[in-house]
Amino acid sequence: MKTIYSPLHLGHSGHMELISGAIVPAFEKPSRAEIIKARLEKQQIGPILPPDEHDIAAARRVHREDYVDFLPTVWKLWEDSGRSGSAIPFTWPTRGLRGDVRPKTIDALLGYYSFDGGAPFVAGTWQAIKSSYDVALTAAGLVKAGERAAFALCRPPGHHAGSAFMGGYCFINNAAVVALWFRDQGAARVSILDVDYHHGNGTQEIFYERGDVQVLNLHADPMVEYPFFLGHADERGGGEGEGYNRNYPMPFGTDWSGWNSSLEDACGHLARYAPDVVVVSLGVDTFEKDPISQFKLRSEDFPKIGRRIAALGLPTLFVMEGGYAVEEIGVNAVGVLEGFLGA
Ligand code: Q9C
Ligand code: ZN
Repeated sequence: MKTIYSPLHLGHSGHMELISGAIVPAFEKPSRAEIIKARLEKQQIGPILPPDEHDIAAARRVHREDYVDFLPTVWKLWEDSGRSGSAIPFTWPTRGLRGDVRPKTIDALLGYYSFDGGAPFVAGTWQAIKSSYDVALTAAGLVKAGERAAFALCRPPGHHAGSAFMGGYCFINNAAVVALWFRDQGAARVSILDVDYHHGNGTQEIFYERGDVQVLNLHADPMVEYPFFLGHADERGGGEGEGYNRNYPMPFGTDWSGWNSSLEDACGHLARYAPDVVVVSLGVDTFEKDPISQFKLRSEDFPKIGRRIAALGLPTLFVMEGGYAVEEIGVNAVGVLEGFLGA
């Protein structure tokens, strides 16, 4: 299996994040992608190739025009306002405030275009976002050209980013971008299978009213876990999208047997939908030792995920999302690919 990877992700390194009432070093850090890359090399999964540069037009199919235009300007606006460090919002237009008026100053704009303070900008962030987008589209091109599967080693991740908001370490929703790119290239139906520990709220929001992209989300129950405000089982899609969004919220402590039941059910829906291509939002933060998560998957479980996805018998694009146990992130992420290839 070919992997697409860009070193430009290294320029994106948030200084810190706020968690449990404390400011701590960012969990979403450059070593994540480097360790996955090293494991791909060690296990000889296949060639690791650079991305081709893509026009930003494919992002505009997913994200609102003004949001796409805003992202490349953030760091300069932040510097021009006399600040350094990480550009992070601190206020949001929530209930009781005006969310329909676009403010002018950078601090307000960051709040206007986000749902939390978890997507920091530094000097290299836009280039990293763009490279992650290019990685996803280049890998999609391989699948479109006939490869059985490909791996987009995206960093930063994407599944929390919605049509006009960032958050949860995500800026451009890479999985959503490639899903619509496949549609534009002639695929009639695309399925997104999101196995990250956190609900892919951005992906759900983007496709909620569409019947041409099925979204299947396996994650920790939003009643008790981030992102808290979306991801319940009764969210099944609206309008033309009715029935094409499926959520599998699971309790803290879920291990392989519980998680696998959800995967089986999701794969049943996926197979009946009969998409032309599957996009896997591949998070490995379901791992028992993940520092910010509460599921109990073991390293030996990740190849089983790959095997089950391979059994669908469909062209498959793996898009990297979360996973913060950096020591094992390579073994676990590449384990999914090995399971897929070994099946
Ligand atoms: N106590 C991804 O995995 N912080 N994003 C949560 C939980 C944000 C995760 C704090 C987690 C974002 C792509
Ligand atoms: Zn996650």
